[in-house]
Amino acid sequence: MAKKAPKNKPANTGGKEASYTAQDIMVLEGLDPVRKRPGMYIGSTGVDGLHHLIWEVVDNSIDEAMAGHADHISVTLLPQGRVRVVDNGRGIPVETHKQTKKSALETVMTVLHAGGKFGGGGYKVSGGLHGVGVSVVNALSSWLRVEVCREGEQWAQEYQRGKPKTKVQKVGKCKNNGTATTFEPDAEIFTGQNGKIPEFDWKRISERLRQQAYLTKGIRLIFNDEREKDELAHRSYSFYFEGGISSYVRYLNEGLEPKHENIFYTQKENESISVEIALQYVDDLQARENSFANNIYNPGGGMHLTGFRTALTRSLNNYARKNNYLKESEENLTGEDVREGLTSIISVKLRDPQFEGQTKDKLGNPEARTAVESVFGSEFDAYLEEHPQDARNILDKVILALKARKAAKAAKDTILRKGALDGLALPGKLSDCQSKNAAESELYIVEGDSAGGSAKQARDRRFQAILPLRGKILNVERARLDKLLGSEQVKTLVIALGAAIAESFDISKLRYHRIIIMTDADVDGAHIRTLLLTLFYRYYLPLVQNGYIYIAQPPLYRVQKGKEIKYAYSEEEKNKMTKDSEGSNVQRYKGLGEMNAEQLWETTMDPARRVFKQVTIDDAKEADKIFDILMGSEVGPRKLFIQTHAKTVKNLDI
Ligand code: 0RA
Repeated sequence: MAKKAPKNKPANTGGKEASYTAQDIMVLEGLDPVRKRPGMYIGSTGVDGLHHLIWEVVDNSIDEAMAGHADHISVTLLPQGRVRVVDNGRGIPVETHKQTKKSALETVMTVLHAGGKFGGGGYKVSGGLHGVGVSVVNALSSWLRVEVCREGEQWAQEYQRGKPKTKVQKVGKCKNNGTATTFEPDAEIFTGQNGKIPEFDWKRISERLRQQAYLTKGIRLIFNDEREKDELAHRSYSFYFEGGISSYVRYLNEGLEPKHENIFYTQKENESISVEIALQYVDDLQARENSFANNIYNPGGGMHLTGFRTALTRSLNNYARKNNYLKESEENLTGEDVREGLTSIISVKLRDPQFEGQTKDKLGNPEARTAVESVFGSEFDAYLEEHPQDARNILDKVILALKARKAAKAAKDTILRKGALDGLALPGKLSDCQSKNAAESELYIVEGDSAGGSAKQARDRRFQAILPLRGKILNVERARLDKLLGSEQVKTLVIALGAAIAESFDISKLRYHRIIIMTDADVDGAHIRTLLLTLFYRYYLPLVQNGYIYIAQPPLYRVQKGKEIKYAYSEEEKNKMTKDSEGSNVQRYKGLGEMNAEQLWETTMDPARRVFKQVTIDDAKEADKIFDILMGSEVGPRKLFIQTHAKTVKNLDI
């Protein structure tokens, strides 16, 4: 995804809030390049790029809120694919701009990078990744209207593909200041899979707005989905979190058992970098670390995360030594020990964020590391001193992690003793393929012995191998690696894959480059699939990253009309097939076992006809999350999840 330099470099105002005039806006170039190479500005012209348009407009309003001038932002999806974003900020200036002799508003909307100097003092935050400027949104919209309220007057201008259609004109009076932008993404630019413009995903938008609301304490973000004519189908969300990122931690820990009562929280400035951190340990093995720079999520972490990790390990070791949790002879807690079960949000705001790494998702500023290390180090030390009960619970947790790590290592050393897995014969359960060329070989992991039997008959044995699994394989969540390998089912799978596991994992030894999960379209099937995806996500991430994991899509119905047989993969498809042919015979497949070998081959295994879903990192991550709910120690949320999803779970979208 293309990322641009931050748009909002603050003007040098000697630390004072600047007063804005239209002249402050730096003028660069027109919008032609944006329509020529949209990907350069918004990453893609697919569904991701489409959503980028919203982020861009919203980010500008969030900047206004962060500068202390707005506290209310709403996003509304309208019919015709339109989006409306409204804030109660100062309103974009409308005065005439010296250089362009045009209204500042028009300049902002029609000139690339004209947003440049907006904001003045403060961090001008969102910037960075999405800060390509609202003119980019204008360029990529078939229609856009901006309305500004300033000093009692309402102004408006409309554009088509970035070109003004009207002057900036007074259109009425208003009480409060603010900016409203309504736009319609250009169908000439955005192409979905079927050549049609992709649709906005309300879930994605509401999750993003929720996240932004956590990161900007005290602002209210409202999301309305009003695309349908039918008002009953409208959705409306309002996000406001007084606790900011502490509320975020609480949200992420929903359904998990906290190890201590008080969520740690701090917000402090250091060398004009704002450092905000919240954390809480839960009874779990996973670390959940989310770092942000200027409200932009950094999946690759970076300097702020490094500073946090260093200070965390140091503080806990110091405290452990001082209070005799660790004896002199014992070794230190490692970073891994102190992060086990830790949910943390690290959010920094700084003037000139530099993003690095192949995907530009990593914060590179070294001063962010020092600032976080210093602020978090002293604040966390103080927290431990002031909350002895929380400190005790945390120390018990991390010391247990240390002990478990040492025990697991001892156990693993025995199991993974050089070549221990290589030496094992291929499991008897595996019906291997003839090919020894991994690039063309496929492994079908099939639920149940009977479906395994059909698959074995159906397959093309030259390149398709079958591994039947029985029932639930194992609770991966609560099991450490040694236990995991102790499970017969997992061991069988690990040996069949041929590439060992965890640190010994060697992808060059992998025996199949297509690993296909084939389970029934019911609750148990979804459960096993979630389990396998979680296993792959946690222990075989490179397989997911390389796109080696697939989910088979067996049909739900067989529809026969006379001699013609068709298969339907969804309820909708079946209804279509049977609509105008009254005399058809419909068979519902309750499980793979109900298909004979020929049917299984035709529908699900024949490379020429089958449909696979390739598992993405996001799919696997989502499975991992669902997994926590399904397997977590808390009964409440699990029950709720199963009740809420009991009807839909067969279509569980993972
Ligand atoms: C710079 C100066 C002023 C307003 C804004 C930026 C502004 C930009 C956006 C973008 C979306 N919503 C916005 N709200 C405000 C006005 C400065 C002044 O009135 O002195």
